[in-house]
Amino acid sequence: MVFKVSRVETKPIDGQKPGTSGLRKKVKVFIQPHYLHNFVQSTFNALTPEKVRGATLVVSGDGRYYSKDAIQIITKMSAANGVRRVWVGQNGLLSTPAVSAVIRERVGVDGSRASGAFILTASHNPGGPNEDFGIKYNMENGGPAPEGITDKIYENTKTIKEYFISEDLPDVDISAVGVSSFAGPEGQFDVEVFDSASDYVKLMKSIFDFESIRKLISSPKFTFCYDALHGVAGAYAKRIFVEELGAQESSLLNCTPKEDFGGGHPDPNLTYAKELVARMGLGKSSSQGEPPEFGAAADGDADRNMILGKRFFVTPSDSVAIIAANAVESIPYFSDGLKGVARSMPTSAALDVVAKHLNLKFFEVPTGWKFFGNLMDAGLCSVCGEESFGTGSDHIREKDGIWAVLAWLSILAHKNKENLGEEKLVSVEDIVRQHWTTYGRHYYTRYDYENVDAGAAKELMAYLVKLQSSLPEVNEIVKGTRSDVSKVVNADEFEYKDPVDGSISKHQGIRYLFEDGSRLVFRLSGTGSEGATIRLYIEQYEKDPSKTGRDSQDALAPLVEVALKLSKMQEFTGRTAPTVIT
Ligand code: VG1
Ligand code: CO
Repeated sequence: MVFKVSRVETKPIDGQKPGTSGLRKKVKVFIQPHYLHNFVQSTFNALTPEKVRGATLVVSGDGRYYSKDAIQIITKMSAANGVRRVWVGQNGLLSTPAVSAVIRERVGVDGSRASGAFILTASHNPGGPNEDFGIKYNMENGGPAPEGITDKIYENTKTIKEYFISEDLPDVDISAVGVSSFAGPEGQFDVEVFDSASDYVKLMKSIFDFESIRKLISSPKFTFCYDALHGVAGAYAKRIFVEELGAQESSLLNCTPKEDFGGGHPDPNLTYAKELVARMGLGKSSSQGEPPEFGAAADGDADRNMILGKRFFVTPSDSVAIIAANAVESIPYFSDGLKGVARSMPTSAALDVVAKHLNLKFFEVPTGWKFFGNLMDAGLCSVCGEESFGTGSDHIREKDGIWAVLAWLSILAHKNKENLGEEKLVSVEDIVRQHWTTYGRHYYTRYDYENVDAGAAKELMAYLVKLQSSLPEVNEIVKGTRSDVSKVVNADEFEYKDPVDGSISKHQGIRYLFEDGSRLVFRLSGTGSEGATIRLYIEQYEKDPSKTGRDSQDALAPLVEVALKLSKMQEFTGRTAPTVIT
């Protein structure tokens, strides 16, 4: 039987503008008639019919609620739009970094290669019938669609009149590996279901020295704990940490992917990764017994990571700097040297100092991984990171949570190479403190004000931009608040010109730069699904090695006071405290 293609009439639906990383909305919004369909057809139209016809596309995600339905819908729309093959990870599961790896590396059973992917995730946002769903499109290089494409998709959603779907194509069983073939009006259409982890595991083995990590993990003095927060990382953690590297099964927490992430918030930070934080001896409710030497967590789609030592938190901004500083000697993939390094604007300048020391090319880009891709494609950048628990390299075009953990395990393995028989291992904390002694320390914190009234958030941002026109006025407020804070020497809205394609991105965050290198950054989140989230990033550089050991919140208290006064935070938002502090 040949499946049919139906043309369905539709109307534009408001609010389908992709944010920092795709379109994220409540499930209730996504399941409305035509909602997902409109967005998918708008994406096909933006890619152009010529590119879609005959293509091989990956469709999978972090397994959150509604993914399974969405996969069947997108498969039927792909068939109707002339796509030749759809590739689906078993049970619809593929982490965001694994999707990137699959686009770049995987060869299908018939020798085909994929040219793009729909990734079904709202990342660190909660899942379930009352929570969030999300979708984004990744391109042929394995990276998120650039703004040129996402803008086109959005324009298309505002004018869409019709979409195409093959309703009579049967649902495909995505629980079993194998190929299903169907006859369509324009020829054959295949759905290939494949193992979610093998391609990714193979890639990791080509980057890291698994043997040396295995030795570290088997040392009786090394203890380890990994928390997938019920996200898709669990599917990879078992294969890599337990099967390949010999960790105990009991080192894994929450490693069975769940549609609702066990009712939790799959965001790997000190607030939401409660169980891990307690196990590592941090936070108020520390569990009994000696904490493990090393702990890590991932977000829902496994592109984020949090790195912890025993009773010790590594800030993501420090983490990328430390990985860059140690990459060449610890990770075989980088043994010929780094091409360059990059960070997002609000990320601390710890990486800048390493780049300067090692004489590496350095780039500062707007928030969101899509900006790193061009640099990597042009061979300008090897390692990059964001303050929001994102770290990665040019092995793929997404940030990579498990890669970051393997990078840290490689550094630990290298530092302890001669040491595994000794009384005490070089710890995560030792490595970080040593780094601060060499490079200085960037005290850093981020305050998030979640679900603030959108109008109030806009007014606050507009006020801060206006204030920037008069530095004397700014400094009057600064001095009037804290006499021990240095003066603001520059204030602007961050604007980025891509050095590769020349494209310009404006309004990427408001910066106040101080004479001593301190910074205050304000921006609005682009990943929320309702209201607005204001992010305030606070940073202060301390070069004197005798002063790098202070408590971070204490060291930053004066700057925090200045930031709240300067922005009139309470006046605009009514909030006396942030929702999350990292
Ligand atoms: C946040 C982070 C940003 C990250 C983005 C996507 O964006 O700040 O650094 O790239 O999430 O990460 P925003 O616009 O809310 O600040 V993920 O793991 O949610 O795909
Ligand atoms: Co994520």
